[in-house]
Amino acid sequence: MKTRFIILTLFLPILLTSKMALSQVNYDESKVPRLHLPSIFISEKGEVIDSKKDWENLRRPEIFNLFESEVYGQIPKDFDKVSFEVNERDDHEFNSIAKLEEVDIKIQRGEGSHVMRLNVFLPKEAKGPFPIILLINHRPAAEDGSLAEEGYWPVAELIERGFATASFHAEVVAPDDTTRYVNGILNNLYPEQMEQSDGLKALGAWGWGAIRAMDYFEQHEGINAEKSVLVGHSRSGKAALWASANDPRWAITYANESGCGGAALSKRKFGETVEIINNRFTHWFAENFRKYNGAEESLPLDQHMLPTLIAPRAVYYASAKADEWADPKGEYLSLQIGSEVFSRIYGQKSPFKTTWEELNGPVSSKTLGYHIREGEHGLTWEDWSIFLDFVEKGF
Ligand code: GTR
Repeated sequence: MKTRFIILTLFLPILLTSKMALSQVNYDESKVPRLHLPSIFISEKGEVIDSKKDWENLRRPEIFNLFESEVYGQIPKDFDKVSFEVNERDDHEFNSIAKLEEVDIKIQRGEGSHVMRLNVFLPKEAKGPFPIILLINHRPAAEDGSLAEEGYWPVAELIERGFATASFHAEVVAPDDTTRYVNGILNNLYPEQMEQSDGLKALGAWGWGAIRAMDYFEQHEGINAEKSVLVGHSRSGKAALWASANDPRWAITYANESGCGGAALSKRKFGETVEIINNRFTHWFAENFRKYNGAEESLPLDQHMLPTLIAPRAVYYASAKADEWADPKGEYLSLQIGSEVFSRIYGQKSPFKTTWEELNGPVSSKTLGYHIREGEHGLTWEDWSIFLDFVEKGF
């Protein structure tokens, strides 16, 4: 009886807050607060930013610092040594069309070291160097041991279209778990980050993994790292965006249904909110992000500023109609508004002329694109096929 009482008093507040937060989830457009988005083009000192020089030297660093300190936390750049141990295998399901390289990327920093596994498939038929598509994968491997379910990572189709493609599992850098997430690069390489309110967390760690994969691609003769594509779905989409904001080597970044803390505008409070995501996934974002639980209006930034950190490199978003939790309209709006840096600063054409309500099919230019498809949350073959048309147009 006594233990039950203690357990109840311990867990009741958590149960109540998560229940309360969930019951407040808004899916009604008429209840979305009037948007007051911080301006992309006014610096913290109030200067109007209209040149490439002021954008790159002044405003972009300001926005980057805000995301780093208030949302995602740092992705540490320093280490002493990176090395690659490559094991070529021919006992895999795509052996007739692709070579598989199992790569152990070893990173050393001071006394610490960490190894992450990356799987790379290269077309057998043609001669490289091949453009490369990297997928950050947070999903468990399929039960039959195959590397990923069909559609989610369509290795055969990618190879047949002339791409090399690679993937690593989130688990190999930071387990996707509220307590175990430290059992990866945090414990092994960057323990001091755990004490900082803007320290590295799991999303940043997965981004760091993508950056290390790029280190491998860059020195690989069979890979054309200048034609590189970083892809992430949902939580991995959030990580992909932050990775690309940190590492300018990615030519194209694709966030599929990345929702709250990814593509979607937080201040709309539609579907998943900052409070819900921070309470449920305490290991994803910097500690500082919690200041905005239930207080999105006080955020000094919003997600429309995230693609501006990637400009002028290409950015692509996709949503699914039934995935209201991820706020499809908020995902489109943020890229539409963020695209102003691509057009005003870099002179690129924005393809986002219509409102979200008026969209009737994928829209894209050479460097910006968006589609929304029927159906539920997921990375499907349909998503890939629309996206690949965009990639081929860009390359
Ligand atoms: C959900 C989470 C989302 C999204 C999704 C996913 O539970 O609330 O932010 O990231 O998981 O990764 O599939």
